[in-house]
Amino acid sequence: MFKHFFAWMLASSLVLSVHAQNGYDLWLNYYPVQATAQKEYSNLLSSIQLDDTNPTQRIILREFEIAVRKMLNQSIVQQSNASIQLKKEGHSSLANLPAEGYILSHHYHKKKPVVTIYANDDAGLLYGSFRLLKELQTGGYRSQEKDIIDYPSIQYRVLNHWDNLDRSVERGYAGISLWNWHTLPDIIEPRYIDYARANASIGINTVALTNVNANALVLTPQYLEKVKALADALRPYNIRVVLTARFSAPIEIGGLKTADPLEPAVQDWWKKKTAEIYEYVPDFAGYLVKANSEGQPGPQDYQRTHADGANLLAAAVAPFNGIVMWRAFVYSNETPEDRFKQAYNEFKPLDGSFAENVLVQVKNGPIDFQPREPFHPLFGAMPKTPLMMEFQLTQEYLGMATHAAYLAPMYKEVLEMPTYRPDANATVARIVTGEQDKHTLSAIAGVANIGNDVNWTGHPLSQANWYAYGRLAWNPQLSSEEIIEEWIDQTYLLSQEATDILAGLLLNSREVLFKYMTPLGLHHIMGWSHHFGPAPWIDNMHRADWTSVYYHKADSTGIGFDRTASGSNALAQYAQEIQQLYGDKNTIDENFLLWFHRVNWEFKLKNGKTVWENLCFRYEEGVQEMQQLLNDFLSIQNEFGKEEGKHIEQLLRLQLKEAQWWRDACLAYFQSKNQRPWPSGFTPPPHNVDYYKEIQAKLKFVPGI
Ligand code: GCW
Repeated sequence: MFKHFFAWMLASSLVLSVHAQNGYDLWLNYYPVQATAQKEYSNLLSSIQLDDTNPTQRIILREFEIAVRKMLNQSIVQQSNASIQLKKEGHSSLANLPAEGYILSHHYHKKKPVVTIYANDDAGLLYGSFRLLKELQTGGYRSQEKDIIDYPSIQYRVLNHWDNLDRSVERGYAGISLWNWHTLPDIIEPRYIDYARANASIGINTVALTNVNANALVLTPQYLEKVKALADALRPYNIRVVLTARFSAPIEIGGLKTADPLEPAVQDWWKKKTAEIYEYVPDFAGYLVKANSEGQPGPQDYQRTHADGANLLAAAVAPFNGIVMWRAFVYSNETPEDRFKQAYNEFKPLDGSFAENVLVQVKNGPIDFQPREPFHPLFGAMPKTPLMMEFQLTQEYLGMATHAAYLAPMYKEVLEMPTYRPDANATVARIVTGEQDKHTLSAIAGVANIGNDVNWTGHPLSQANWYAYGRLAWNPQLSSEEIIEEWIDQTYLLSQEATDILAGLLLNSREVLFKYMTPLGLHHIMGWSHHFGPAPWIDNMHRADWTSVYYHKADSTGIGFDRTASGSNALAQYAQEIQQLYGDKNTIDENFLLWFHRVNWEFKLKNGKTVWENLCFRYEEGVQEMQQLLNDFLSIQNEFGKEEGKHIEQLLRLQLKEAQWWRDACLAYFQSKNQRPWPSGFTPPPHNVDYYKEIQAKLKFVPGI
């Protein structure tokens, strides 16, 4: 980007010594402006005109104050005819501007720059303000002749916190929960506010506070008071709160004998409970529900359908314009069917039977947040139901918080896929935005990677995933490249060269991880239950669908899950075009090979080498490329603060070590199955498979369970 706006050379010695970077400020660092831009910025940011009786506009004022102090070491005053103006009228495009959208209009008044931020609502003013501050920080600001007009493509842009009331975080690797339930409602920690600022700056407007593996207690008055305190703190940042509803709550906290959704007493209970919640939180967004999955209660406990369950809650929130986000992540070990197919089988027949304020929340892929999954076949298959996307930011299956993996390319890979239902235009993104099937309700969720670690995400580079998720939720068309540049520009003070190197490193990182963990489309071969580290040998757990062998099926003859017509035929859940794309083992994108095909070890891939040779060399490549990512970082490390640079270096070294572990353990295991010679020129793992099994067996106390 336009690095010349920053005094990076000057400031890297000056600022960083004062400003020891610990990552807490995320992408809201507001680094000092370079001397050449100082005058223009100084004029522009000298005064602001807004309505400070309005809570959101007060927040905007505060944000400008912080930014101006940090960027220019000056203050911004409130006055009329100011250089920054916030307005809800006076621009011809306002009439057609969607909710939360904004217009930035630049002009000169008496030779001084003026920017007017127009919007129809306070949310738009808030987002427009953050946009202007971003443009200023990243050097994108010009006294533009053309207005910038922007608005979100998706209505509910949600973070799902899998946070428990005891502050543990399921699949959380960045400390304990942000929410200090013990001291709420009395103490509003500054963190809550900084969290809200960060979300507002990227357009996240909805937060599910609690784990989908829900605890009914959060619906009791004692906790609702706490929820109210959080909702009140988040509201001015245009953030609404969602609670996870435990389906059996009427029994657990309501004293009823049943939670049957068709039982009038149950319906009545939810109506009253919901009305009570709205007394505490008048803009409560609604419920998020995981039902009849992994041991959670649900409507099927009463031989009712998911639609019956969702509609029960939908009726309760409808009078308040609330919504229900009902998850499609369902599968059962008792069902004698490929896990891949189960959610589709369950939900597709229900298309058209959900109430109009229900969204079905579908994970990006059919199994569970693997390093690479084909898109979920439900996308495109339920045109009468608004489907929302669920991505996972926290890296449950991607090395947790010790592996750098920039996930925008993974999100984009899925969003850009055409479902061919009915045609190539019908991408997953267009289904999620509602454009494809003309739904007015649209939503997207990201399972948060945030905890109370000082840098929020454990791995400093994982902040980029929070950032990227928010940006893509706002506009799925943005590219991974532009997002990472924006993020780097606001997060670090680097030269253009170092920015490019860091961007390149991050843009490659997920592909590298895929190679050293699950090349050729292997999946779900991580450690038992905690999902840390390699464990392709898991074969004896009480649920077949939680073992690794279920997914890779390696034996002496071959490897892979046949999901074509000769196997489980999961492929049939997709449109013809996708069936063709993935259906032929000779033409399939090899990154998906073992997702859909069982091949014998001698099967030749496009490079003329066997699948066994390819497996070996791809694992090896993953390690080599990881080494390269580390080297890239080492070449720019001196541009980071000392401690932060060291921290990232150590993490990348650890990642390299674990990449090697993945390579060696997986290949030792697969070789023990196929007994093939190691390809020539390949360095075999130093130990046999038992050694690696032993490492896994001794792993205790892995975080995030
Ligand atoms: O991947 C699995 C996780 C569970 C999680 C579940 C889900 C919250 O291992 O920890 O439960 O997905 O998405 O419901």
